[in-house]
Amino acid sequence: MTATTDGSSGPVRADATAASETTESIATGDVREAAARAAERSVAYLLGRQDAEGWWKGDLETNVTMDAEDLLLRQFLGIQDARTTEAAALFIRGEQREDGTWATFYGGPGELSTTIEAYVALRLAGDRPDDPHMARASAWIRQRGGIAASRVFTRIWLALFGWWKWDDLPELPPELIFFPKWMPLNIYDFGCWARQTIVPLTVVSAKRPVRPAPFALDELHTDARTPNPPKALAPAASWDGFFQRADKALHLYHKVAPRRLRRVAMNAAARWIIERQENDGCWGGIQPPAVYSLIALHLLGYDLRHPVMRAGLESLNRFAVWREDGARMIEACQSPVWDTCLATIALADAGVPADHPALVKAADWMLGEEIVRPGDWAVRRPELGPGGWAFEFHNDNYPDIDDTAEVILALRRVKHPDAEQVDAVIARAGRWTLGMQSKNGAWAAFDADNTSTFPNRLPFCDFGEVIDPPSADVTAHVVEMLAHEGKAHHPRTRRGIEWLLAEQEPNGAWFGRWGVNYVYGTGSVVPALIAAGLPASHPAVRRAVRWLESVQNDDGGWGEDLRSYREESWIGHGESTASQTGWALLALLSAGERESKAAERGVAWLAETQRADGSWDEPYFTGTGFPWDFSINYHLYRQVFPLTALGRFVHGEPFADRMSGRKGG
Ligand code: R19
Repeated sequence: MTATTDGSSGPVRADATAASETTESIATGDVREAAARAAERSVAYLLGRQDAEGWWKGDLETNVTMDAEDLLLRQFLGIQDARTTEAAALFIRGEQREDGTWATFYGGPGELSTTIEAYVALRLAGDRPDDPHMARASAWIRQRGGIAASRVFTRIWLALFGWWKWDDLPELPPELIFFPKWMPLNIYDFGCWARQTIVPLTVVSAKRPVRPAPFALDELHTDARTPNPPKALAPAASWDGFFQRADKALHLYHKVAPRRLRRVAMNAAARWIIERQENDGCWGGIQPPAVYSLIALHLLGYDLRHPVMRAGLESLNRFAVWREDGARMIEACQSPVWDTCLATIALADAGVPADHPALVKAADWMLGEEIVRPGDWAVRRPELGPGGWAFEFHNDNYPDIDDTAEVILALRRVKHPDAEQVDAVIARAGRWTLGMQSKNGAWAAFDADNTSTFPNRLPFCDFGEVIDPPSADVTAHVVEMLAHEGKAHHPRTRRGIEWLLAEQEPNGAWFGRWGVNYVYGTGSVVPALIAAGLPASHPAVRRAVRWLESVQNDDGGWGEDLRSYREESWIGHGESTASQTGWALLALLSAGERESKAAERGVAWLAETQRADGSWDEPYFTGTGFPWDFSINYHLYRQVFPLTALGRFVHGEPFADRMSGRKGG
């Protein structure tokens, strides 16, 4: 077991080749029995991994920019220590591929910014430019355009050490914090993760700090004599051209900005940041805002021994997973609430009794995580009462709609001794969720009506998503929850259903915003539509079933490569994975396809690829942070989704009794 810093145990890293110790292959007819056995083994595995407090948490694996930026922060603040540096370097080196690059997901192509950050981190750890693995990396970087071609975040990190010029970065004026909430580009027009990142970065970009670099980085420029080549401007009449010129104007403003106004703005930013520090010292439960908040506060004079800084720095250590081999991996964030509700649902589907101590304990823990105070979401919904859950241990300011819907579904699967408390908590959370519906009738992850496209236009925003518009996967989870809460006919639910039906792609699938990709979207939407009373014979459901059958792999499983976010030919296609096979099966089973060949072959694939200990391997990343730009391997996905699917295959659909009689709606 890999010990993590918070004392929990993380999964031992999956090894793609270890599937050899799988169970017997399955003859037709034995599928049901094989499924029951596989589910039983999987239940035992999952029960064995519950924390004593009642939660589950799998490692949240992303990419080495997390580790590199952690080292760069330590260097910037002057708090490096040899053991941490060496363990991080060990991890980063282990992730490098033959061609010298680093990718953002397993099997993915080399990515320039990631490779630059990893390279710089290894140089901080003492690796030399002419070491073969370093030379391979720097040659590849130069060939791809060098530092000048990397994303804004990467160049900000380099500017902190004078490896890039602040003047050659987009401006991000701290006066932004004064924009009222009706004005375009005010901070509440940004998705919460971008908002929490941008506010501290306004301070950093106004201060333009440069710490002495411990070495030069000439080898990462295509031409070391002109490291910052001028960029061509887009036509003045285009949005890009407009924002590029506005950025030039802001560069001039940077030189003449009234000192007092700047100071007041930066102090307002500091207050905004400190008000949002969580009890555990972190910001938003995610690593990037925490890192930039610490830098900003430090630049504003907060000493490293200040309680705010001390708690913040300590919270960073909790993102570290120390592996058996001595390597230290940084998680972008932690997923205990998400993992716990999904595990609870999986176990219940597999037939674990509703009053089983493990489920009661999980429910108790989830009840204790209810968020009872308003957060940033209240800016757009000031009249709405609080209630709901965040994804992480500590993130009270940013509960999300996805977690809230799934936790409600999970709590309903448990027979908790205090039924009254459960009902009251669910009532609050249900009201909050209904109230967070966006104007278009659908639901987003963290905010309502976070749909202005202006933030996307900023030259600063060249990475990931910066707004949080509604998505089919979150909307489906909400609709499923509302249906099970007896609100299938509520006008808001009906609007959600209409929105989902209109979002279906011509091929019959739905886009997956927070999971890869159309298999996730479709696996989320079909069970929701059925729960809401659409008959399995509904044309939208039939089209979805036909699409899933058309992309099933020859081995019986389903897989969809991350490249599907970029290349049409990958849509629905990729190596079979346990989680994606689980998602496809959830759709098929809810659509009444339990007896179908497709479902049986999918279930057989799950049973055949299960390891002897009841777990599955899954080197492929099937979670989405930002389509294409940021991908996640949730280490528990490979356990919970197959188990839910196997359980429903063996025992039937959850709430089937309540759903009967509502058909045809
Ligand atoms: C469903 C539940 N979800 C709705 C929650 C999923 C949480 C995913 C983990 C988020 O971790 C992050 C978040 C943001 C960043 C960034 C970042 C990118 C652009 C800007 Br502007 C600011 C920050 C980088 O890494 C991240 C990781 C599954």
